[in-house]
Amino acid sequence: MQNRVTSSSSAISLEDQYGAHNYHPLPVVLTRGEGVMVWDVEGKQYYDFLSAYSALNQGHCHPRIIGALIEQVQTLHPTSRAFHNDWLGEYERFMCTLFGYDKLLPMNSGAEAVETAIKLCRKWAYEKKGIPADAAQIIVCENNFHGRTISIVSMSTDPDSNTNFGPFTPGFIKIPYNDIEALTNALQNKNVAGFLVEPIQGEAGVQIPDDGYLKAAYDACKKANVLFLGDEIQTGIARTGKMLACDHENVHPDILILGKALSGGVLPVSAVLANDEVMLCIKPGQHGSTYGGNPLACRVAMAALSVVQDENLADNAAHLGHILKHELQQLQTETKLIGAVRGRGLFCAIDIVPNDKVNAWEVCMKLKENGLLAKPTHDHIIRFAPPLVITEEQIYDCISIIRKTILSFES
Ligand code: IF1
Repeated sequence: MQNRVTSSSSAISLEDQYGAHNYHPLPVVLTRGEGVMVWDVEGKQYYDFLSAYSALNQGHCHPRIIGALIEQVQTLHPTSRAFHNDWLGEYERFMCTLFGYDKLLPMNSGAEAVETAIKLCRKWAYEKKGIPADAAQIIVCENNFHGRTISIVSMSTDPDSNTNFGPFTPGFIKIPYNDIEALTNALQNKNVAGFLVEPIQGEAGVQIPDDGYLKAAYDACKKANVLFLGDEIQTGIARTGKMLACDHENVHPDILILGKALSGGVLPVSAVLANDEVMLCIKPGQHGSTYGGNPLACRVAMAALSVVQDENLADNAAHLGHILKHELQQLQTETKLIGAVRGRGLFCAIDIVPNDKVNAWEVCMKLKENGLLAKPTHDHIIRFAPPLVITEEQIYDCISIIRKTILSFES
């Protein structure tokens, strides 16, 4: 193997020369992670306040998850679904029991799971609801983020996500988020098959809908015989203080979409759950993937979810998220820089007020200098989403870093 990188700058220049430029990362090169901490190539330690976009709810290198991975990877690798393996059925039972569904369809990336949910919804629409062939419509919300495939960016309203990637997949109706009247109106269309929604819009900047929105949306869909598709890829797995963000309103999606922290960030694992009336519309040979349901994914996912349950990560997220939000709201009263604070559980964000002195990127660069890693979204929003294993002592340490950083721009 050619010589390993020995400095952050050399690692960055290697990426710049040989890698696609499809990201603009913060200039930090990580080499190790443990719990809520990460270290760069020069040995500097940081709090991870992004958690790989909520894939690492259980923290970096959790021993139980890594233990399951190592044990399985030395035993049996992906077999493909041409044959059975001795973990898939147990994993499917574990998940269906935990989340309350008849069946699970295993996939790998979040986008694959969203695409699977769209295919399931359409198939149900034609074969059970009786919508005319190729006429099914799925309602989505403006400012959504569901992944980066062509069909998914076909429903996006973000120019960065879809400019010059056309022609787009038809069959999506876009309505404003958090607007029941707009949804009710769109549901008048008899060809609507489903409503795909993030319980909290993550990429849009942790946009939390009004209390009751999800329940009212679910009820409106039921009344119109339309499936409610919950994209919990980022909000799920205890991130918002309950196992699912939909649990805050006791909404049980007809199709539940999971990913990211389903595997604790160890390898790509995603899942679609639904009851038989929907799930059995897909017959053998009509959908799948090479790695979907492989024994490594099954073992890792069961370990990752067992950690969430055994370590009460949802309660921890609720408790520490309350502290984080309260302290950010207090900080907001001490500075003109913070325009808004939003959060549910350990899924928080602040808006940096546009000004001629400092922007969100520069705030994140200063946070990095002070030992905390966070990333802006949509230029002026900074998301704060640490691993849910963070302690109260650590959250107060992070709050002091955020406070020191923000107030350093006051002078
Ligand atoms: C990137 C964003 C977050 C998601 C929801 C599906 C997916 C995602 C609600 C697709 C993925 C990731 C993708 C990653 C950065 C990150 C992200 F900024 F892109 F939007 F978290 F907010 N549904 N989100 O959040 O899952 O296929 O990636 O496994 O593409 O830059 P995936």
